[in-house]
Amino acid sequence: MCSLGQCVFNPFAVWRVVAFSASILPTDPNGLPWDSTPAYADPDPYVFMKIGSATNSTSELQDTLSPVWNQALIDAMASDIQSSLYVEIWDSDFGFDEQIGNCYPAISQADLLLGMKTVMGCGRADITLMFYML
Ligand SMILES: [Ca+2]
Ligand SMILES: [Ca+2]
Repeated sequence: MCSLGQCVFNPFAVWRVVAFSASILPTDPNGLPWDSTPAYADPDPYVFMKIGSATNSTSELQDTLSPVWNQALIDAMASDIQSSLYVEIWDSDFGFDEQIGNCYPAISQADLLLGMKTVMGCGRADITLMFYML
């Protein structure tokens, strides 16, 4: 927030964290397609997010390496987003889902103020998050 010409980042301000999109590698860590049926080989991805004790997940999209969820998942204080944001990306399967990646993204004040961060190499995916101050 800014006053008298000075801007101070407020670590207690609440921000909304949005799982926006991802770019997923075409194969799993063994070099195999995500799903065994050739016509549906691409993953059916969703995102699980955790900040402190708050958790939430996106809906799952079907057969895509470039999902766009654009789903708001968690509202949290800036300081908590910076210290404890955790992300998992999963391929929804019959039976056990298959993890595409998991990571603790490093989110800077500049990322929050920009409103967007693409996290490179969260496992087998790059994931783009968006941030809105409430
Ligand atoms: Ca699979
Ligand atoms: Ca599939």
